[in-house]
Amino acid sequence: MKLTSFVALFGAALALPSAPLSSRACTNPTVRKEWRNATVTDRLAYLSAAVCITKSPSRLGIHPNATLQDDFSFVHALLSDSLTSIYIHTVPAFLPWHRYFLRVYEDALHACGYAGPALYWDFVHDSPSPSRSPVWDPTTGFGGNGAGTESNGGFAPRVVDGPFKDWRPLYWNAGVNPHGLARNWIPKGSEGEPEMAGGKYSAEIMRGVFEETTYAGFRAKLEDPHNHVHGGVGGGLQRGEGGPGDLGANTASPNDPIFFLLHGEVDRLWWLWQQQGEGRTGMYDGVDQNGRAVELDDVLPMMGLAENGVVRDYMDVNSPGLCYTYE
Ligand SMILES: [Cu+2]
Repeated sequence: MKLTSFVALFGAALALPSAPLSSRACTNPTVRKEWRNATVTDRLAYLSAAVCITKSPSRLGIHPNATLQDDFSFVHALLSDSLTSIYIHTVPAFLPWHRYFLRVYEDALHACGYAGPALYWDFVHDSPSPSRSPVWDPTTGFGGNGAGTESNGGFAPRVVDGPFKDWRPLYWNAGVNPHGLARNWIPKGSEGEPEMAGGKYSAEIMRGVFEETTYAGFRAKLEDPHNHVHGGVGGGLQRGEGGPGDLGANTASPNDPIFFLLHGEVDRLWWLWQQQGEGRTGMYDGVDQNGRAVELDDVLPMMGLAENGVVRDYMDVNSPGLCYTYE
């Protein structure tokens, strides 16, 4: 890992002919850290900025009660509900779109006073026992499983501890449906799994994902374990008792701020894969939902949350607009 990081950093620095020789070159990348490797001070500052986003004014101005956090959910839902004919899942754009989305969220964290790097949750590491992950800590994490006893609008029980216990997301999918932040961890033994479907995103599963040598193959295989983290934490529609939680069968899944740590890990896995073969940083192939071959010039729509992006600007974490690496 150390060696590949070294190669990634210096390999990119040497690839000057394809990089603009501008003063904006990425010379001092931010190092993104795993949640438990960040200092407690950074974790607490991250959480208070994440709470601040749930209280910040909406940029979209679509609903009078919406906050900036609701905007993130609404944009994600719009691009997931066939409402726009634009897709960000099950297609090649999955990885660059979410990479850009994470950057927009990171900027919002900084605007809310957080000075540290974006953080991620190594759910592969925690897959044998996900409920014991420090990300659920009520003080230095995102709080635990839903445990509210009152009805929560037909959704899973409300989260009752941690910094988001009073957070009430506005949207469910792209519709207005206010509720308490809901989680419904898949229990141990269900579907023959460890808890939270951990067996579906284990190190062994991930080895299979990394055997893929084409972008299209890697993206397609990586999306499945990612889906199981969503479902494992949020609970699926069919998971019975208590109904679904925000991170599960809900296209407004950014309602649960852990979304951004989950996708930090997805982004890190893509970054790792990109370093494991020649030319992979520029590798972008496959077809979109209409069967059209994708291109690096394809647009990444942000629907007013931020400017639209272009795929080629989000391929390489060393590009000037991104300029980060992972520890
Ligand atoms: Cu998504």
